[in-house]
Amino acid sequence: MNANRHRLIVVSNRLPLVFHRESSGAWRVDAGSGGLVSALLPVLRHRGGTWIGWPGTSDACAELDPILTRTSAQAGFALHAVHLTAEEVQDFYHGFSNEVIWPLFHDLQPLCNFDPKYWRGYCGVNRKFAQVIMRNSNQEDFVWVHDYHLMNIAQDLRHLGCGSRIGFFLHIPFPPPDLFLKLPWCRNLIEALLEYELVGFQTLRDRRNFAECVKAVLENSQIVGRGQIVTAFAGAKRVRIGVFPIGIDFNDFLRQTATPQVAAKAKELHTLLPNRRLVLGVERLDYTKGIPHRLNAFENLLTRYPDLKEKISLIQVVIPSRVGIPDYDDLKTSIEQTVGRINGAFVRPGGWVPVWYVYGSLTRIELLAYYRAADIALVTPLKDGMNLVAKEYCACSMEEDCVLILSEFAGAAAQLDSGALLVNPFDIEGVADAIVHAYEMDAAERSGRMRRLRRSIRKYDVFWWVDSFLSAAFTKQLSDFPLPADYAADSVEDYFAPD
Ligand code: GDG
Repeated sequence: MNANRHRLIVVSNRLPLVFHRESSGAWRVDAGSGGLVSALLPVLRHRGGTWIGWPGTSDACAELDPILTRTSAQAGFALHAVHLTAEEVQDFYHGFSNEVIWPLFHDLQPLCNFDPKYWRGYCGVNRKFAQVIMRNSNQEDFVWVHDYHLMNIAQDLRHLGCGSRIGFFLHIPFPPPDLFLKLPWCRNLIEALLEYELVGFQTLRDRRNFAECVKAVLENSQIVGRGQIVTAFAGAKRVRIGVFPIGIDFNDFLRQTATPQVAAKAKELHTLLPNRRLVLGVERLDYTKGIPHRLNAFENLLTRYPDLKEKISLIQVVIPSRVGIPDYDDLKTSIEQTVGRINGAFVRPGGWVPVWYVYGSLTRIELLAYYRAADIALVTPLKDGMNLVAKEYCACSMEEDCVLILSEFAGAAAQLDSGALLVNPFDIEGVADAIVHAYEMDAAERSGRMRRLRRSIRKYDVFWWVDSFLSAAFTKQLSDFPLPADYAADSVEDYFAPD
């Protein structure tokens, strides 16, 4: 069956737009940001379809629908809103999604708040999404649900009589059973996920964890097969589970980064921070991204390698995220105190500043200028589903003379291990040593590594990711879309050998 014949219905928590109320009372609509939007916007622009999600505000819902209709006409694909009340947002989004699933799935169980009302909110909002999907789709469509906010949707759609094919992709990691089984609703979630026809993960590690959780939670379940797609059998259910490492729109990054505006902005940065190597960290404010550990590693570098003072600066860009949530506000304060401590200890008055700290959203041009200006990228999340920043940085390294330092706990590490310097982000001295390694690396090694990285990122781009997922949803064989050869194949074949 040809996947292109079916209309694509993308469903995610947020629509790819941000609504702001201006002082005049009118609404302003901006493009959204974040990993999922970066990945899916080019796809829907390219092939058309429908995007269903929450508009991100509980305010004046009725006013937003006509704006969405107008925006749809410009965007080239349809947009439909799922309107949520403030209480639903609290329990479903801030509560279950971000105080339970997000920390648990990133191995941070002590940060979880297993409040039963959050679970009720999650179930209610997933049902609401399912109703909106029912109103805006037909049996021929392919419904592609994204991420941890919406794991129940296939189950809800089946209850409503939906006969469409439904797939699910998890953008964040899936935890091992010793963590997952702590979730009071672990059985509900496994049963709900097994209502999809295809469930996709970023890495073999995540799929292996999921398979172990299925077997731990459901008696008489079995995982059979080998390679990119395996099959879970549980009672009458038969669900395919696959690995689809997400990519970026490589050519678009390359095209945009080659523009004079980006070159001018990058030059501006070098003028502001002259005669030194620039190390870049850029991510959303989030405790999974390892920003405090990275700052400590940079401080360790300046202490243990004093010769590098004045020869290197860290640019740390922190993008506001989940503003107003106490854990995130505390993290921001702690980051800013650490930056203050390092700069206070090492700054040369009137001259070199060790850490150049920026808190705020960036335009695309600004982001690309930081990528282009940086000699070394320090991408050191404590745990990450994939991490697109690592791939974007390499795509923008047009001269192929930069170095990527990457956490071994980012999903991207499985694909990029042959070119990046892999580090354990908890190992402060190890990260400091990796920065020195990158600083001292000769031009030939830098370009050899970066060429390997860019070749893989270009080949396995976001369109490869979509095509491989949709092909898996519509065909049994995936021979046209083999996994990247440099994608660690670990022991999956042994693990999935039929019992
Ligand atoms: C989740 C998973 C997985 C961010 N701020 C700005 C901005 N961005 C763009 C970046 C990049 C994206 O947001 C961030 O993607 P990441 O992958 O690094 O992280 P998450 O947001 O946590 O994404 C992650 C991803 O989903 C996709 O599956 O890789 O593991 O956690 O594309 O460029 N872009 C602009 N201004 C900003 O201020 N222009």
